Amino acid sequence: MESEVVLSQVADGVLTITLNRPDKLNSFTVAMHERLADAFERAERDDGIRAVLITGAGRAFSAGQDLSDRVTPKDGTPPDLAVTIESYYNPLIRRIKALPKPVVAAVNGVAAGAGANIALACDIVLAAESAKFIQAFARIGLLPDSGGTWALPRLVGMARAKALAMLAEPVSARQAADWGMIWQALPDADLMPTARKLAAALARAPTYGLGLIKQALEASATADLDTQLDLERDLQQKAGFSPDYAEGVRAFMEKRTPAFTGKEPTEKTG
Ligand code: T3D
Repeated sequence: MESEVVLSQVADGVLTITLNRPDKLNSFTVAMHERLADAFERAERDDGIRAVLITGAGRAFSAGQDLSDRVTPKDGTPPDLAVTIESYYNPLIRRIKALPKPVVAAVNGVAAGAGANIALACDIVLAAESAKFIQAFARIGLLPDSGGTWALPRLVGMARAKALAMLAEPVSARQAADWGMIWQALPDADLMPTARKLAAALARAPTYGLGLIKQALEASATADLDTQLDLERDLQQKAGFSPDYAEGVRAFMEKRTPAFTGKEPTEKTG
C-alpha cells in the first residue's frame, strides 16, 4: 500500500505537516499538493490549531516539483507549467501568507526549487546545519517560482537574489542564517526539538495578535510609510479589543504569566 504522501498530526495546538516521499526527496506530485491543501484547510478552520509546523521526512525538506512528471519526448508537446503553478504552487504560497496563524518551517535537509521557496514563504524558518537551499530552477531552464522572485530580493537583497537564481548554487543553512534568509541554523539533532518547542510556544501566544503582526509585516513589502502607519493604527485598534490584550495587561500588572486564548475580539470594549 502506498504510504501517505503528507502526514498531519495535531499536538499542543500545533499542526505538524510532514512531506512524506523521502525516496524522491519529498518532491511534489499532484497528490502531495492536494493533501497539503487539505492540511492547510484544516489549519484555517480549526480554532484549536494555533500554529503550523512543516518539515520533510528523510534527508530532504523538498526537492521541488517531481520532474518525473515533466519528461517530454523530443517531438512531444511540453507541459504548460502555468497550469500547475496556478492550480497548486500559487494557492499554497497565498495560503501560507494569508493564514492568520504562525507557520514554522523546520528545514531538515536539502530544499530545492519550489521546495526552497515554500520554506522561505513560512513565517519563521529554522534549518538543520546540514540543510541547504538551492534555487535549482536555472539548472533546468526555469526561473524561481512559488514566490522566489518576490521573497529573495527582500530577504537577501537584489545582488544575492540574482546570483542565487542564476547560478543555482547551494546555500548552506549557516550562510542562509547569516544573510537573514532564515531565522536560525541549528545542529541537526537540535532541529526538531527546537522547532517543536518554538511552535508550541507560538501556539500558546496571542494568536489573534500574531495574525495581525503577520498581516502588517506582509503588507509592508509593498506599502509606503503613510499607508503602513494607517494600517498599524487600524490593526492595533483591533488588537486592543482582543481578550488577549486585556489578559496580557492584567497579567503584567498582577506579575503572573498570561493565559492567552488566541481568540478574536467578540465586541468593541474600548
Ligand atoms: O513543473 C511545474 O509545475 C512548475 C513548477 C516548478 C517548481 C520546481 O520546483 S522546478 C525545480 C525542480 N527541482 C529540481 O530541479 C531539483 C532536482 N533535484 C536535484 O537537483 C537533486 O536531487 C538535489 C540537489 C535536490 C539533491 O541531490 P542529491 O544528490 O542529494 O540526491 P539525488 O540523488 O539527486 O536524488 C535522490 C533521489 O530523489 C533520486 O531518485 P533515485 O535515483 O534514487 O530513484 C532522484 O531522482 C530523486 N529526486 C530528487 N529530486 C527530484 C527527484 N525525483 C523527481 N523530481 C525531483 N525534483
